[in-house]
This record gives sequence, C-alpha cells and structure tokens, in this order.
Amino acid sequence: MQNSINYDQIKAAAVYHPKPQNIKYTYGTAGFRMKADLLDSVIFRVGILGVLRSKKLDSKTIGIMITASHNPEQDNGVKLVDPYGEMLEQSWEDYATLLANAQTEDDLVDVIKQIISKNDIDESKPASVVYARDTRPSGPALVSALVDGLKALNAKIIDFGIKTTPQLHYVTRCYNTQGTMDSYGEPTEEGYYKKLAIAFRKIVVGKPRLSPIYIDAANGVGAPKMRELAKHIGNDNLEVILINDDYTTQGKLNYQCGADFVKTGQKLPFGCSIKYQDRAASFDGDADRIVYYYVDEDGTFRLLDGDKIAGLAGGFIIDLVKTAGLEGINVGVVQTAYANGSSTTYLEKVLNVPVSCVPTGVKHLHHEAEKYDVGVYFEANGHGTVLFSQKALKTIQSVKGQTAEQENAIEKLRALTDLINQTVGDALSDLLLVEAILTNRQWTLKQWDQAYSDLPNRLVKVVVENRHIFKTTDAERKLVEPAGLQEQINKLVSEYKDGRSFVRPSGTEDVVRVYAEAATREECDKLAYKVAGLVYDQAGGTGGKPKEFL
Ligand code: NG1
Ligand code: ZN
Repeated sequence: MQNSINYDQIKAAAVYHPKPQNIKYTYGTAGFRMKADLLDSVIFRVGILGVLRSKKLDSKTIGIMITASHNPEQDNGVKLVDPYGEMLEQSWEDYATLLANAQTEDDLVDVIKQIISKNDIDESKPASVVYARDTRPSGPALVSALVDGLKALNAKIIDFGIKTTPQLHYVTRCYNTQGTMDSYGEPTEEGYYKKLAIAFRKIVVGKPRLSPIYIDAANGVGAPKMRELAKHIGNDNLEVILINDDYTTQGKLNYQCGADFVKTGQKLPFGCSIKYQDRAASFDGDADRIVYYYVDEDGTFRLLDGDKIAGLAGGFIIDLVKTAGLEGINVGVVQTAYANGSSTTYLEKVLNVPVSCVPTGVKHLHHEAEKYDVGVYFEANGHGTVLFSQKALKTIQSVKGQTAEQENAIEKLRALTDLINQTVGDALSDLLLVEAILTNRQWTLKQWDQAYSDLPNRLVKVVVENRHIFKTTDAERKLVEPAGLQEQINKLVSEYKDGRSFVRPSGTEDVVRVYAEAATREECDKLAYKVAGLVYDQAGGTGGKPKEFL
C-alpha cells in the first residue's frame, strides 16, 4: 500500500510547517504570492494538493512552480500546473485556499479528506509531481517544504531544478504526452532548447540576420536560460547581448529592470544605454513576459508591448495562412481591458481579425484563445502566446502546397507550431517568434511600431480599506459596485477626447487599479488621477490620495 494516504504521516510532517496565526491565504490569478517568509506552510500544503490532483487525474504528472515573477526579491509564490501545461483548473483553486488556511494538523487532515471525498479520489493511485523554482534566495528552503509535503503522501518526485516558469509548463506537458500521438517533446531542458532552436532556424533560413538584440533579463532566471538557448541557435542566426544578467547577487532581481519596470514606467531599464537603431527587449523575473523597445532619432523611448506583439504575430500568421491557401483556418486575437484602444482598432479594422476581450489573468485569455483555430493572446504587459487547435495542427501538418510559395508558407506555419510555447506565455519563445517575424519581414523595430500609434495611457494604484467591495462586469470594464461609482467615472471620461478608463481590484496586490487612456498624454494623466481620486474619496481610500498630475 505504498501509494495510499497515511494521515499520521501527514500530521507528523505538518508539525514542521505550522500555519501562522491570523493570516488568510488566497490562491489568486498567479497562485499564492507574498513575502517569502510567510510561505512555508502554504508550499507544504501545495505539495499535498499536487499529489491529490495527480491521483485524481489517473496519476498524470502535475507541475509546481515556485516563483514570484516580477515581484520584489523578498517575495515568493507558488502555482500548480495541470497535465497539459495549463493553469490549475479553476474549481481546484478553492481547495488550494482551503488547504492553505487549515489552522491545525487535524484541520489539515479534515480538508484533505473533504477534497478526496468530493472528487471521488482513489487514494491508492500513484502520484507524480515535477517542480522547479526561479533564482530567488528563498527558493531552496521553500523547495524543502514542498518536498516534505510530497513525501508525506509518498508521491513520485521529479526535481526540475532552477528553470523559467514556461520551461516547467513545457516539461509537465512533455511528461504527460510522452509516447503518445500528441507528444510535445523531450521532457528535458535540452529538449526544450532543441525544439525551439530547430524551429527558429527553419523560419529564418535564407534571410539576412538582424542587428543584435539587447536583452534585459531582470537579473533573473531568464539570463542563464537565454544564454543556453542562444548557444543552440547559433550566433549566425541570432545575435544576443545580455544585460541585467546578474542572477546571483542578492538584491538585484527585478530591481529597476525587467519587463514590468519598463512597461509600467515607460522607460529604459537600469544599465541599458541603447542608441538610435539599437534593438532591445526585457524579460520579467521568471521569463514569462517580454516587451520590446527602442529609442527614436530624438532620443524618445518607444515601447513595443504585448499588444504590439499580438499585432505583429497576428499579421504574420494571417499572411501565412492566406498564402498557404488555408482559408478554412480562422485566426482570432484575445486581449484584456488593458489593451491599448489603438491596438484593438488596428486588429479589427486593419487586420480584420475578430478580437475578444476577457478578464485579466492568463487562464481567461488561454481559454478564449482555444476557441479559434489559431488564437493569439497577449496581455499588454507582455505575457502571451499563440495557440493552435487540433484542427489547425492536423491541417498544417498534412496539407501539401500547390506552388513553391504555398509550400514555403506551410513550412513556416509548421515551424511556428513548434516555436511557440503552446502551454503558456514564454519570454524565450516569444522573443524567437518576434525575431523570426522581423527577420522574415526584414523590419526594424520602428517599422514594426508604425502599424499604429498607442494612445497615451496610465496605470495608477489606489490603496483602499477593502478592495473586495469592488465588483466588475463586462470583462472588468465596468463597475457594478460600489453603486453609483461607474456613473461618475463615465461622466469624467466623457470630458476627454478618446477617453477610456476602468477600475478593478488587483488579483495579485492589495490595491485597486485605475487605467486610463486619452488622446494626449496630458489629458490621459489628468483622467487617470481624477478617476483615482474619485475611487479614493468614494470607496475608502487610505494612506494618501494619488494626485501626481492634478
Ligand atoms: P492584477 O494584479 O490582477 O492586475 C497582474 C497583471 C495581470 C497578470 C497578473 C499575473 C496588469 C495590469 N495586471 O494582475 O495582467 O499578469 O498580474 O501575474 O498587468
Ligand atoms: Zn512572470
């Protein structure tokens, strides 16, 4: 009975991972995320949940990633990955929260029993879990809490070491598809690089190499992994210059660098002194986000964010599908309310693609994108990917071109299905996607940027007593509660040309986010801060009213 659950063993292990008093944990859009020193008991319990999930899913391998992405170095976090590399099924998020909040060892056992009985789990099934962590100093101690949880339930444990978040998603899918028709690749880090490198070379073959790309790796795990990937690709195809690649010195991770810093501050990261015509990109701390940027002739900073990547990828894929004569394959783009209004107009009016808007959070984007044959999804912050449906994959694999031009387009589509990480947004894979497209088009960043001009936009945080009183509808674009607030926001918005603004509670921070865009920078900033002030005054703002531009 090696695999069945021994509750005394669990209780004995749990004693070493007590839940702190007076803390309420919540499994949010990015799993659990907070100060690392509050996470020991949570991670132990996430291990337990991973094992239960594996037993529930017929012993499929479940992934667990320990990371806090773009958060400061002292934070950490954890999330579970389902067998095909997708986010944990939503109904199980509640179990994660319940387990994390069980106060005593007896409470913990009660919750485990509840989960087992509700889901009709066969306790005797073997379980398998693969885990990885990013480069945070708190990682090793949290890994040992995780392993204690996994061992308490006698799971098969696969240590994937220090990896990017998307590499963990990749390997989880590989383990679960090995030897099947849908085999996703070799379940190793090497296998990941090879798959991407081979696909990249196929797409750029015969095209002149572009100028070097500077990559700000946020002093995180993306640095060593990008270096490794670049070796597999070869300097003759892609020239990479890494900056902010010091992932061993404490205090540097995400500090004044990385995709979030660049996107939020709309400025160059620390240590980046690019000149006109240079090309640069930033990853975030766990390398699942990427944004591009350059400086103009007059030194102005120009950002190419997730929306721009969606436009570039969407346009390229649509051209290939047309050239290949595959009109039966529909292409769609999925965005959130944070997508710049100009990007939505460009996609709908110029590229003529259907665009859906969904609530914030990768799982919403991912599920919506699955509804298209080829679904492009990107958050403005640079997290995104392109999904190919089974129908699209089969067609692309089997179809034969009538002309050399058609065959060439089909070959490129085929390579794209390998190049693009099908499980989750991936900075390394997305970098190669963008580089492959720009190489094919022989475009500079400026040429890419010319597709449309972003409306000036601003994101402001408001600290309130209780952000949970904010309820939204219409993909988070309208407030339902507090009652009456949306009408006042509408009134403000109507006073600004091309004005748009919405308010929603963050899923990852204890703040309310206010987004605004308008025709000019000045108007946009005014609108943002007026709406932020309104929220502060009417909905329990604390700690100082945001008023930078008023
Ligand atoms: P919240 O904190 O819910 O706004 C942020 C990002 C999301 C997503 C998650 C997960 C913005 C405005 N929000 O969510 O897009 O990436 O973090 O990391 O960028
Ligand atoms: Zn991230």
